[in-house]
Amino acid sequence: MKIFSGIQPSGALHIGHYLGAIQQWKELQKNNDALFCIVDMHAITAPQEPEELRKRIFEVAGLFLASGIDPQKSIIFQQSDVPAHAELHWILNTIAPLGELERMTQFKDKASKAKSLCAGLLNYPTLQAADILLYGTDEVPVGEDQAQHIEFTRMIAEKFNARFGETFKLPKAKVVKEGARIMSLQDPLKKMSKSDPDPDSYLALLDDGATIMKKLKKAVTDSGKEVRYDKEKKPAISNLMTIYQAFSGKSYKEIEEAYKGKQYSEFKSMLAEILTHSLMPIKEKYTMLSERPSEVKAVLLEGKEKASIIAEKTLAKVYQKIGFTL
Ligand code: AQP
Repeated sequence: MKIFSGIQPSGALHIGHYLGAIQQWKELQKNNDALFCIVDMHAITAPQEPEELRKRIFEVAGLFLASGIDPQKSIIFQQSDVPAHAELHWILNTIAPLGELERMTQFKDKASKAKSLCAGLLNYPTLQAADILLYGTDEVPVGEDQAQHIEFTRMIAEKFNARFGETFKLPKAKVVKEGARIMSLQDPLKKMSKSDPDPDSYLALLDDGATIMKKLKKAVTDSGKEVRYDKEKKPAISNLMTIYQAFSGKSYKEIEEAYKGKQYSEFKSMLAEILTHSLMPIKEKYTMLSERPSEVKAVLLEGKEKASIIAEKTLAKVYQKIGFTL
């Protein structure tokens, strides 16, 4: 099967990215043709400082490698390195219904918070459709929040195919069951997000033990003091239990048993320990790679070459179908 997925270099990668995306990428790369992309063109739909963006692109690539994405098995590349993404995006923009774009939850959410809006934010799902369709993708492993964009991609592909003849494969979203939506530590009704201005709201993959402990201590909890999984009545503790369960392998029942009669603070301290221990190998590998930046750059260069071959083939087919090729 062909797999495509990506992450924006728009802030520090956090445990939501690990549980909602990277963890399943590691499994999927074993038996599939997988492409994992650093979607820098998506990232600039929100203002980015050039130097900070450069640093983040490197960091995301390094974290992909440090978390176990293997360049021998997967193609790892930077979106702006393959111009076919921008070219197909333009073509898809000419068939994407404006009303559908305006209805996208992520657009409405980001638009309600942004001081000023750029057209790129509205067109974000069309660029995402181009990313996915260029590679004949069967499945897109994503967190729950992205499922709507994959539906949009299918709709665009169907529209194109209906008008110009069978061209694009229709992709499907592959959403993990647990960890598909990790919530903010400061507001359990909001998704954990790397562009959240409050760094206490997320646990970054590169946070050290003391920072993890500090953030968890500050994490909001629900009324009462029972460690019990109940998403409706106890959204904050349930979110922390999801993280606990994902990194410890323990079931919710086992966690509830272990903390019966105990305080939230004991649960949080153990969670901090589990996280520090689980993230340590990623941090160590990342530190090693950041001392050898040429290795990371070589992976991206190889990825660019491999991805370009596939993308350009698809784009040539599209140009032929729509009448650009003489
Ligand atoms: N909180 C989350 N829980 C589970 N999965 C998540 N993902 C992101 N946040 C969570 C998944 O990670 C992949 C890449 O996301 P992205 O960087 O392209 O953009 P995003 O979803 O918009 O992530 P952020 O952190 O909220 O970024 P900003 O703040 O820059 O917009 C996707 O598969 C996503 O589902």
